[in-house]
Amino acid sequence: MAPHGHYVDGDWRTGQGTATFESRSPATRERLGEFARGTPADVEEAVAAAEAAQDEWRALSYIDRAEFLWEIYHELRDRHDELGAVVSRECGKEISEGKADVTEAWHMVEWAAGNARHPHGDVVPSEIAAKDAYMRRKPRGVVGCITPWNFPVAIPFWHMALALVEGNTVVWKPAEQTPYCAQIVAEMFDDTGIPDGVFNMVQGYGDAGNAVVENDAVDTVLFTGSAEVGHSIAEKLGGVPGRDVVLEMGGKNAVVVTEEADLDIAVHAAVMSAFKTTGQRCVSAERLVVHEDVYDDFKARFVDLAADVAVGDPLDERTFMGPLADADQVEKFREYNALAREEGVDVLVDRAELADGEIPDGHEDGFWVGPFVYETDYDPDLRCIREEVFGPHVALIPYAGGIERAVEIHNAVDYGLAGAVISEDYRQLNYYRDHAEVGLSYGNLPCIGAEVHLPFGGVKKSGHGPASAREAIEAVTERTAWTLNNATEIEMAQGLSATLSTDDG
Ligand code: UN1
Repeated sequence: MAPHGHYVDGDWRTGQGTATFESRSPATRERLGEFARGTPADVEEAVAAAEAAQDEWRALSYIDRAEFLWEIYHELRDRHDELGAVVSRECGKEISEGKADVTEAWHMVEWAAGNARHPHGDVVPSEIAAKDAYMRRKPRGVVGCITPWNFPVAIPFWHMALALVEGNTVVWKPAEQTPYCAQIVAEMFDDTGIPDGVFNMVQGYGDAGNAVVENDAVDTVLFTGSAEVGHSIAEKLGGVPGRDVVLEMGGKNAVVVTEEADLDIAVHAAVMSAFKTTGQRCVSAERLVVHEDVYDDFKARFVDLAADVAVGDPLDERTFMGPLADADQVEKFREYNALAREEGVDVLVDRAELADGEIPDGHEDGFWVGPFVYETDYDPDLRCIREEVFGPHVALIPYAGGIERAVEIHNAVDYGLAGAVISEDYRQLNYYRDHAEVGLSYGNLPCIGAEVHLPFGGVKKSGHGPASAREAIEAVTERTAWTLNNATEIEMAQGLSATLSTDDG
């Protein structure tokens, strides 16, 4: 079978390059498909198509543009089970997560397409009674979307649904680990009959992503992925006139458990935060900062669960953790586990190499790992508690003193994406809410699982600009001011004289 191609200007194309790449399930290494590997020249064609389609697309009403997205909304819902399984097979998340990814995608489409019927500006008072002033929004133009593998359907729609409804055209470079999901999303766009060039997708690796970033005709780049790539994009585009960028990157997120915590909630929230998606959410927690009074109890219960948590076939509903996404993730996870040992931590659970009996039959070639849990006294110099691993690698860190001390430890990392506090004391909750340096904070909940209509994004090294929902409108539109004079004479604001005086009076 010929490899799947790119979707450019309303056509499926194999592109200018000859190289192809494969998608293989991280659980079985079964081959899911073969894909053309996009080149910078393919990206250039896609950007040219997106530019050419701009005038026609922006001339449509918001509501007409949203109609194309509503078709996708229905298709995502109708194919929920099927697509959820595709997500699970391709990126290895267990099936409830695969399905939640698809649900999150249609929620984002619903939000963006529904928003087409909501007001898009403000009427602003003027100093001059006869003037009408409006704040309006215009599309930025071409939006480049670079998306990760861990939410292969949801995050593309975080970026693209809003960008399109707001009147931009799109060039999308999906993650190289999940091209099969991208192919299906592109087929959905094709089926809607969206005008040629409005939506374009080029499969491939970092060189293709980089071509999106470096193309001056791309007005906004929306990127979700690693901090390393995100910061290199920021370096290239920071301060370049006319080019905007939103970066949503990783974290070294923490759950704080105070001496006032309900330990049932604390343990439950910690396990979810650390091990859902096998620790591969940008919001996953790799640090548990626990008050000394409840530490021993918490530790015993958390360790018991970490030792037993069900690792297995992502398509089996009893599975809690699927495999890691690829060989690089496994290597990074193992390297950080070794680093933690070198840094002198006490290892409490080490399931990094699963026993043969723990790996389901027929899955021997998958990227299997289990939880790696350790404890350490707090030391700000330890790299293992500061650097993001993106796997089920988690530190238990006891603290003494008040919530202020817990939050100080919580904040002592370069990142600031998500975090949680577990406490029955409202003063402690409020202190955490007000002082935690994160974009998303939770009380008595895991630090994962944000809903799409909330702002999503981090502070410090975790992010730049608003990645989702209402706030992301800022990144894909220009706010403009329009002022109309209704009088027959010109009168200026600020008391500025409008009198035209001439030398002869
Ligand atoms: C990510 O971790 O990369 O809040 C995104 C959540 C999801 C999105 C996570 N809604 O866990």
